Amino acid sequence: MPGTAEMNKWVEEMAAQCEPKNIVWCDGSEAENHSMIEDMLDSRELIRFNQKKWPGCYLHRSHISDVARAEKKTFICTDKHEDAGPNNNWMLPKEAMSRVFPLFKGAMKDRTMYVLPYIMGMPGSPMARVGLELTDSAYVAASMRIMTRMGSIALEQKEALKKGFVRGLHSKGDLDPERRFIVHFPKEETIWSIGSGYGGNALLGKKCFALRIASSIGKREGFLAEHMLIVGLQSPEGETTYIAAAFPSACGKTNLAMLTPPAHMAGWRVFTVGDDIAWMWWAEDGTLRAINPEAGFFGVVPQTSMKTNPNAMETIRKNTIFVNVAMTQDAMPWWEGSDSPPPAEAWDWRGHPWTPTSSEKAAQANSRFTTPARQCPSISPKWEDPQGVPISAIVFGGRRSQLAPLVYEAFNWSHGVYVGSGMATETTAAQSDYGMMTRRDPMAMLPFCGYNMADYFQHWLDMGKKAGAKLPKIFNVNWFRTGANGKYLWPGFGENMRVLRWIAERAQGKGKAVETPIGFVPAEGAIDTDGIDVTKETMRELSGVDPEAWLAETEDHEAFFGQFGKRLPAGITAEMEALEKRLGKK
Ligand code: OXD
Ligand code: MN
Repeated sequence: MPGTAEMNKWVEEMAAQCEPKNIVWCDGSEAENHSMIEDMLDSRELIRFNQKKWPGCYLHRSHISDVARAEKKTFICTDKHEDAGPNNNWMLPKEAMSRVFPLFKGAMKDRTMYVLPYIMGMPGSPMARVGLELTDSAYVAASMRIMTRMGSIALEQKEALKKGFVRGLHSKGDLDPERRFIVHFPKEETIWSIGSGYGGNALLGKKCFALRIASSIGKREGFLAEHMLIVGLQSPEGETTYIAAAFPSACGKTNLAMLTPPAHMAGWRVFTVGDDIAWMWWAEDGTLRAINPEAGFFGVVPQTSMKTNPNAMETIRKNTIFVNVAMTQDAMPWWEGSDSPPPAEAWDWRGHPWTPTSSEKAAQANSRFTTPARQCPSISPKWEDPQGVPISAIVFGGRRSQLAPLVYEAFNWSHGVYVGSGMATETTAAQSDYGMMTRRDPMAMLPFCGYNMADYFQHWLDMGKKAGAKLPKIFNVNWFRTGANGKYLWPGFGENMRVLRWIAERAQGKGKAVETPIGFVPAEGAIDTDGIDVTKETMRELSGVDPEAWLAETEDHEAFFGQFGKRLPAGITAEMEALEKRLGKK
């Protein structure tokens, strides 16, 4: 076997449990990928799209009960419940051993076990870490090859391998949701996933490793593993400011990561470094550096179009695996919100005949593209820099129809940590069984923090105390505030660049602002509104801070933080009390 002795031993042990018919170590080569794709076309695990129009693009259909991350079946396994925290489902490691591990017994009979060595991060980066995923899904193997640097290259990372490797065991099992488990062992840096073939549950480098396991390693080792996009904003003078931004799902993260500046801002450019995950650490020179540990984008397809995200559209034109989109009769992908009108006849995501009069959607609401980041026209020339990019601003955001201004800047790092910890977003009826509700999602990490979130807040506060650190400024944005008529006050999309520009200016000590109890909002005229239909009054409304409503918000914070009991850092309580005082609480 080509791996390290420790890898080979683990593969043997897992093979003894899973009993695969054969074991294939993947080298990541073009030839290997080609033959795997041919096999999947034969078995209908993949369907070929029109190769003239969509070269290298394929359709994969998942089981209809397996279309999203299974949060209820996702567990953190620690000896003590409080180490997983109230934010996670928890299981004792020995319970996982008796309840989950047996599900792998013989699970790969008649199947191939693919052994995938991969790197999260890029070769030669001080942050790079190696993972080894064992899977019985060829679709997972082909997707991991897009999403990570996969194959022999991972085995050549001598420095990274000194830190060991993250073990990931994946089997589709029988796809029964009752026997679906995604369990994480942060101490052992191990993941077991069974019963799902969906990306977020099965591509173990992504949410499981790069967020849940890495966040817990980050706590031990002093770095941050965050659910953040990274962009570089280049001014007409050629100066680039890097921003990392956390948003819960359905807030347009991929669109923001690939934003096209409006015509009005000629000379400005946005460079994409990452769209989902950032690992950040203090460099010797005191800057906060960030890498995107992934090599691809696993993005939501519906509503992606030349209007909402032309860079994504360009990116997914080739070498892309689509999951659960519709297929037209001439073998083209189609989805709701695409640039082409609905086809007269198509196959929907389940493979059933579909017409525009069908009551069901043609593409599944969470249908996805898996596409190489290097194909993105806006990809940053620095996206593979092993030393990452220097972050000048951290942005938090959510979907709030009321309350939160378009943008505000925290007073300092610890206030910014409080702002992030109080993040919330309104779900839409499409996302939640309960209809509209405000979901607290600190730093957009609620489903991804691999340990007690109270300790995570403390880790953030501690990161800000590093001697010599050049602390980035922290901001909060809200593109979704509505006026009395229920309509959005801000045009959004490319126009968000105007707000990013103010953020970049503030990060450089420029840009005019006014102090309010919640932080600094843009001074009148500080955000350029030339050429858009946003009046001075609207800008005032967008920057409005209602003390009563904010005091009600802090009560909500208090209720949410209450679940962490004594473990909640004093630094968070102090920030909340200071805010209440500024708001005039008696
Ligand atoms: C998510 C994703 O669920 O990126 O956040 O897929
Ligand atoms: Mn995500």
